[in-house]
Amino acid sequence: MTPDYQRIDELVKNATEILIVQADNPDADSLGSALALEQVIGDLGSKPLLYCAVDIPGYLHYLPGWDRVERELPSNFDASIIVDTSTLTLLEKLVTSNGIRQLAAKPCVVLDHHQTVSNDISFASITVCDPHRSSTGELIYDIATALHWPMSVSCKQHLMNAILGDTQGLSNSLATSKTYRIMADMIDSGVDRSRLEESRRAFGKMPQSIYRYKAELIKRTEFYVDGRLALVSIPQSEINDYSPLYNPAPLIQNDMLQTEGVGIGIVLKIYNDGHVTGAIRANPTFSVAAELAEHFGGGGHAYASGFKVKDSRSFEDIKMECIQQATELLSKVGK
Ligand SMILES: [Mn+2]
Repeated sequence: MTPDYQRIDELVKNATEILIVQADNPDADSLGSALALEQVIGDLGSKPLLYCAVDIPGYLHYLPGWDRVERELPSNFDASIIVDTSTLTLLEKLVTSNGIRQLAAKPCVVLDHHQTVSNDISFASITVCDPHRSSTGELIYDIATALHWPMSVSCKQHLMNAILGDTQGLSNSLATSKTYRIMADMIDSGVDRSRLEESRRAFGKMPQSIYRYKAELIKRTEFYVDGRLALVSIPQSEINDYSPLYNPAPLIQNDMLQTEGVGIGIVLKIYNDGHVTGAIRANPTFSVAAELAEHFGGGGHAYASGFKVKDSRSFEDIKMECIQQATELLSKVGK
């Protein structure tokens, strides 16, 4: 066992109230990891508190317990665990509200699996960031097993949801033989994978208005780099109208990647305050998503990444730069 694991064990067992923090872009991995830790910490006799600065999106409401995640930072806690991010860039709301000082004043553990990190959480007491893990859920399973922490069936369900989220149902290259072994162990101990899949699908269903909006996004998709780049832009008015019902990026990106010749799909969102976000997804053999996001100060995995630009440039300039960078990166791969 690594000394870091032992230090995590001590830190968790010495704290009475432990805050579990997700970044400003919650997904099935961060939420599943947070909910699994909530159970473990409770079973170890401490009090877990769940926090995320943004609302948990509707498509994640199949994870029971999502509604225990608070948007307000609690005033009392003895230690914190940040899951699924190791960059302050994705904790912007905590940074701008100064809540980050409260975290920095107490012991803090960072558990993550993202490859490249800029703007790291330098005040963390312990950072375990293992890019060979499919997901933070897989990392937590390993830590909990090594430390003999109690893992109930519902804790393992959360971890399985986390793993299935980041590996897209074990279909992408983040899933290793180790991931499959962990999945098998969890199934052996009573987790019903097909039931998890059913509830995920049920919550992923879209209202009719979103179905029609999807057609609009498909019509508006622009293709560049000989059809290897698919790109669509979403203005603030549509974010207001549709985002509360369904996140436009996942609505369209799978179809982009299922279009012949397409290597990467990008959804750019344009906000009225001038900032622009980019969600990038890539097909196997076009593993440039992280690199492209890093160019804009963002990050992620080879096949899924994101960035946020907030400066004086116009949207058109940012979009052109995105296309130019993508052209350059795509010239090196996928031939
Ligand atoms: Mn993750």
